[in-house]
Amino acid sequence: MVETTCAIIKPHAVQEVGTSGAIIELIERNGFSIEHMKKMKFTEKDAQDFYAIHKERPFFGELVDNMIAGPVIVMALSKENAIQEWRDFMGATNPEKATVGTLRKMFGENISYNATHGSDAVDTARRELKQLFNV
Ligand code: 3AN
Repeated sequence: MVETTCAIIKPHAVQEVGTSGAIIELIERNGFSIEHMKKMKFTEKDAQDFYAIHKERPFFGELVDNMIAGPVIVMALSKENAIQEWRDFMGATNPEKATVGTLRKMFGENISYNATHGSDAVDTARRELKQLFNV
């Protein structure tokens, strides 16, 4: 089934010259269709809402701080099984454990600066895309 997932290039990756361009090229080469894309900056409140599911986690404050440190590039990506396909392409949350060829292996620095975000389920994708694109 063709799905749409929410992908984000995180601030530390956006600020590195050439990284977002490289990621976007790989997105296209791997068969994802970019339905929507914009560069924006999260407010603290919007980042807290976006990651609300993690609010009890010890890393929540750090996660929100990292996501508001600079602009992000947010995308709606469509493909057959896009949600799982994008998560597979991103690789493991911790770049040190990510497989060679995955985005987090290529562009992530550590678990806090892991380059990209991807929705983890259909309902999450729907909520995230609604928040970011109102679609
Ligand atoms: P994923 O993004 O791979 O679905 P989640 O949903 O468990 O991973 O975590 C959301 C984000 O929170 C991660 N992308 C990462 O930036 C951050 N994160 C997860 N675990 C940790 C951790 N142990 N320490 C610091 N940051 C973390």
